[in-house]
Amino acid sequence: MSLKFPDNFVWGVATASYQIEGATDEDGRGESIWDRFAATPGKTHNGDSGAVADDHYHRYPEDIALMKDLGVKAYRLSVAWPRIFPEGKGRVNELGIAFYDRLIDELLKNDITPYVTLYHWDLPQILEDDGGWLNRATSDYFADYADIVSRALGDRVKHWMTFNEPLCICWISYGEGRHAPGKVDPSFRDPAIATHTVYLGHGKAVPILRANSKDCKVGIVLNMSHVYANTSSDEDRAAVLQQDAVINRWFADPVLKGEYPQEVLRKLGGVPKIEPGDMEIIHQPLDFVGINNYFRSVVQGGGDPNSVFPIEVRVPNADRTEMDWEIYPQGLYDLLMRVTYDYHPKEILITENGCAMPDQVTPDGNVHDPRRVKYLHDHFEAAHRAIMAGAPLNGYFVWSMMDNFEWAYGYAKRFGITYVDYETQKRIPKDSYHFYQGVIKSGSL
Ligand code: IFM
Repeated sequence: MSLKFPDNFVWGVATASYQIEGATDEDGRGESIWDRFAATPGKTHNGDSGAVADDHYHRYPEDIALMKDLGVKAYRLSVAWPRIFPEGKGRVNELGIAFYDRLIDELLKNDITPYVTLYHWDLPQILEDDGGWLNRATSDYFADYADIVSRALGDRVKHWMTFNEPLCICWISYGEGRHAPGKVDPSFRDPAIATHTVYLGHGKAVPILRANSKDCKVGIVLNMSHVYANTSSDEDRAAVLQQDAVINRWFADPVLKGEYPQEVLRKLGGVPKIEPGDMEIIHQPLDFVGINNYFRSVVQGGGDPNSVFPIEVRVPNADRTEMDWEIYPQGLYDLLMRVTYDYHPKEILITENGCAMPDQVTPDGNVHDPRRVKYLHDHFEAAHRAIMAGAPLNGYFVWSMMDNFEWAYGYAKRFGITYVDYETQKRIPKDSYHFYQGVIKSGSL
């Protein structure tokens, strides 16, 4: 039996500025933390950087033509802050704005609705030199940036997301150090401070976006993973709650409930510094919550009692992607239901889901990626079950429209439904692209 999705379901694809645009030195763009990080020996695979990436800055008409052929109704993109404010704040670079003007116009010309993320990790380096997300003032600079971008594009862009994946911005970048700016603090204290700045920025930006972009919808994008116990022992089940508090609730509760989880705050002892009125600023009404989901989390007890994190378990014999992420579609269903019941969002969008696979061009000139087709099929099926169980899920953006710069992994991991030959910049739609095209066309699985 075929599974029918709601008639107005928003099928889309997603990308992000630094991962596809290239042209990092063009038209007055300033340096971002990812330019600096990638130029630091040992930080990215092969020393790869986003300097050229998919050259989308110049090839966007071709890429949008491919989206049109795919049949997507929506495209989730991000704006590069250093293109708009090369010095992070103050002077606006009109050439940077002009690029996004052209991009948005081209999308609309092709009947594709733009969903715009303001921050997908490319902070101007000059702001990082001043403390980055550890500096409370960065929240004001973010609000100014949101103001300029939404004044320029808000007549045509009606779907805004403030931040992509605060967990990565705060924990992976200021805790684990695997992402720019590469700061390390396993205690979670600096990541917690960064969270508070990011969320103040979010809270200050939301009313600005609404004022500058009449009748727009505003949300935030959280990467969440449903958490499971390794065994039924009391210790492992307690570890589930501990892990959920730090990877999910720490990031979802402030923006959706107006509070940080007390058990995490207690362990952090005094950080972040929450000033009177901060939680009211942070807790803005949102039109939707964007969920990025790639894997589940499995944990066990017996970890360091001083750590905010329990012990993660690598499930043996599991099916895995090239990122070594376990494939577990049921985790998406469980997560969507949990978000529905715990947070009652008006609307949920899956703003990213997809997988890296070892894709190759075969002698027939095509890219056959049956494992990605199955991955997408099984995750669409899980999403459909959640819809039928009452989740207010209204859209699905596949990550990614095309292969791109996968951060510290450089170009070694391919997430696209379109293959990119980085030597020639030729695009080749993969089998998964054609599979997705069929799903969109029929509106069913
Ligand atoms: O490529 C990233 C994206 O930038 C953010 N979400 C996860 C993707 C895959 O790792």
